Amino acid sequence: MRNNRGLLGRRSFLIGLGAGVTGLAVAVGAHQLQARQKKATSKPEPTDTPVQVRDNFQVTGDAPLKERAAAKGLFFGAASGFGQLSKDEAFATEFARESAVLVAESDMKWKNLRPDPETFNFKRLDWLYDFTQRQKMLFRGHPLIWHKSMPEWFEETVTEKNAEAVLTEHIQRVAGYYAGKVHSWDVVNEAIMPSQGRQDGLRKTPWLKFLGADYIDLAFRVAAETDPKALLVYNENRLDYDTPEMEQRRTGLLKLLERLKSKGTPVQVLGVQGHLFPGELPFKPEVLRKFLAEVAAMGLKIMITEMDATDRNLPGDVVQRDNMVATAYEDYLSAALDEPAVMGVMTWGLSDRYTWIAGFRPRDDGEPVRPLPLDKDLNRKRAWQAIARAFDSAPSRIPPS
Ligand code: 9MR
Repeated sequence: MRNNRGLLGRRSFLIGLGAGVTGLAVAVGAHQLQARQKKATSKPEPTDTPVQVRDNFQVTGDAPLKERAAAKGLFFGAASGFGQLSKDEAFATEFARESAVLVAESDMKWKNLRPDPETFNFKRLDWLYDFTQRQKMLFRGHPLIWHKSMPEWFEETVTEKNAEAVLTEHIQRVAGYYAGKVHSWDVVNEAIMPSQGRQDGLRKTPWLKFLGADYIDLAFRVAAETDPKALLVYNENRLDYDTPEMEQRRTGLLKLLERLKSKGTPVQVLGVQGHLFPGELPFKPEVLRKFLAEVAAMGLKIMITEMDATDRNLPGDVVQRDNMVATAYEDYLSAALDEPAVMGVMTWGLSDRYTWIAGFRPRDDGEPVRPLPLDKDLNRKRAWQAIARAFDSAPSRIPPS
């Protein structure tokens, strides 16, 4: 543990329920927290790991996240979309101030891009791409092949007979349209689901049904031929915590990556989504470190692609909640950025003003969710400070000159 990141120099405390003040030490396991809050709708796995929640996330200076990351040879970026950036100038300004990379959160999904089998509607994406050029940012494509956000016509028209042609055409049209202009593509997204019981751990999707396990190889090969300049990413979720389910997912994913590498499939990067669940799931830095090291040992680079922190099981008190969210960000990134193969970090949204969590994982008490680095008024939160501190104390990737 590096000294400047150790617990000694900070005030730290265990989760203090009902305490609006800092510095109060009350040991509460995450499961007790859940029990007290009686979350009937969500069923988090219980954990006895006490969480060391910190209340001091002091940072030096006010440089934006992208500069702090760049100072270490890393990058910081975030996901957003046409609807947000084109209509909300204040948000767009903050977005460009903090982020060096823009990921299309939804506009590149089949459902939004392809209203019918013949039409590719690049208008919104073109706007986003132009935004990145005006703001001197990088543009990142997400996702080429996924089982979700598919248009209705897909089910009606795609069959075993034409699936290969449809997959190939999609990648050629989309990656071809932006070839040479994109930092990286999420070529295949969320293709594993070992709990479904297949030997190879793959998720049962139409692509798998029609094309077999090799649909993943095919997608990467077509992407590599179509846009040889971009980094090709396999992006996956639920890899982060010390639970049996996630251990099974990490094992399944390593198996898949080994298979892809052994066949010469041109996958270059693993995207670890990093959706965090403070107060719900047990985080063990050594588990994440070991997993990332195993991925790196295969010769793959790593990006943290979709960070945010679900706060549905955290106290209503905003200071306590923000401390817990910030602690989760810093604990996670401190471990992840120690792995030299990690190239950069992206959050899934930048401000609590726009976050999928508000719709998908709302709080039972109806309070607005606070999962991201900026609050809904675009002010920097403790989560922002946590990310800033993680970059500031990350080992540099810049070779000494
Ligand atoms: O944040 C995205 C939300 O706006 C979309 O409606 C949803 C369905 O397409 O997808 C969300 O983003 C997901 C991402 O594409 C893949 N990993 C999980 C993300 C959160 O669900």
